[in-house]
Amino acid sequence: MPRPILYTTNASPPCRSVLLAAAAVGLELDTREIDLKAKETMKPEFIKLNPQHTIPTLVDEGFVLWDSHAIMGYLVTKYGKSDSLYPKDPQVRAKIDQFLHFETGYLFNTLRTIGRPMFLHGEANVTADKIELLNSTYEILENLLEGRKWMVGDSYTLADISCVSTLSSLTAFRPLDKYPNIQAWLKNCEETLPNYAQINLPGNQIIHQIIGAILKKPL
Ligand SMILES: N[C@@H](CCC(=O)N[C@@H](CS)C(=O)NCC(=O)O)C(=O)O
Repeated sequence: MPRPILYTTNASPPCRSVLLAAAAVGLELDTREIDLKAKETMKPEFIKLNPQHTIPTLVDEGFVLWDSHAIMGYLVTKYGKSDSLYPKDPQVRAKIDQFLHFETGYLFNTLRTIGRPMFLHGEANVTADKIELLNSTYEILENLLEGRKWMVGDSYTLADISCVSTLSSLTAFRPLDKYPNIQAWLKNCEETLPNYAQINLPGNQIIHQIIGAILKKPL
């Protein structure tokens, strides 16, 4: 059976999450590098594949799927030897879904809102409302992780895998000194998720270098 194709690039947190999920499932993907600077997602052939023009985008024997959260759930359901990353129990799965939506609505939204003007235009000025967004994202996550080793249940799931890549990039704006719960959870992820260093660190370093070169001091 041919390996599923993943259109991806290292610097993209949702792409890194899908690669972490594939590693946890023990699945090899056929990765195809996308150059975001060259606007390759805007090329007609890519838009034909994914009109939302985002990566990660998966093609599995002609079945096309985008959005990291949808892709990760699909990979676990189709290729997972167990459902431990995304259990079928309705309440456990619902809590994981809650965190997947938190990733979209808070973590990625915050990274995109503050980071986009930096990546596109080297914009160093961050307005008060954006600082407020960062404050509330960090505060909510700190509270969500109170007394918890993992986001849902007693072992890592897609919730942790989805949130860790974006959170580890958000720390380019502000380190975690004042957030002990997030700090401890990130350390657990670094130490436990299969192939974490190999998959998450190189792309994350690119994000940290770009943001670090623009910001004079942490937000
Ligand atoms: N919520 C989406 C976010 C995907 C996304 O916005 N990806 C960015 C890269 S990090 C992208 O493809 N940007 C190019 C574009 O929008 O044209 C997911 O989890 O997959």
